[in-house]
Amino acid sequence: MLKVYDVEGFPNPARVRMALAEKNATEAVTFVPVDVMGGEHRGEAFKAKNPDATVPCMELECGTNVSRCTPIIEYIDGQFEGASLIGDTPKQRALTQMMNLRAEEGLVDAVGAYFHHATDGLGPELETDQVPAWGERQKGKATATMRYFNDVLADQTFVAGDVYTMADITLLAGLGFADFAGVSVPEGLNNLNEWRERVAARYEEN
Ligand SMILES: N[C@@H](CCC(=O)N[C@@H](CS)C(=O)NCC(=O)O)C(=O)O
Repeated sequence: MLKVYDVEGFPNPARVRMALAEKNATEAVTFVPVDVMGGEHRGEAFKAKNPDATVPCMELECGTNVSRCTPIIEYIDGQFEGASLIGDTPKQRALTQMMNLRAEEGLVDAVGAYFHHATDGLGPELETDQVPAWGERQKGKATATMRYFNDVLADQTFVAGDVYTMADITLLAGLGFADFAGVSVPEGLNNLNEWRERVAARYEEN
């Protein structure tokens, strides 16, 4: 069985969990909890699977490990039935990758940098190399990214066009991370807020 090493509720693991939910494949995976707060991900046993020392990490049935959300979601997309999360045509794939990168770098990673560098982050045991000014700068990048996607969503239903893709998943996870880290959505971003309410409903329990 496929394994996903992660922490439930953390923002990057949430991206993979949403992709699995889209493909009705959550039951096809065993989730293996990693004690990130205790530093397990930085130990040699975990780094042998994922030298990035991050979650999520997916272990395939053959024992190969895949880390980073985008390649993991690419794998999920190809492995399971259901509407594509990465695009069916070259144009859709290119736009999905482009928007996914904008959401990842501009929001998930920027909020992460703010969280890890300009707040207590994961606590003093783990946050041993903070550069607070850089973290603050990244908060501004996150806010600018929210404004950018608000403009994008004025003209289209989803982040990469008229179908739901992994770029929507990345943006949704990034907004969740922003809430957690205390990076507010600026007033008046109605397109972004309306989109968020609409896509978040896909993951609400009935
Ligand atoms: N870009 C990576 C980001 C992974 C990441 O940063 N995960 C966080 C949890 S949301 C983590 O493992 N943090 C551990 C740490 O900061 O030490 C991906 O796509 O998987």
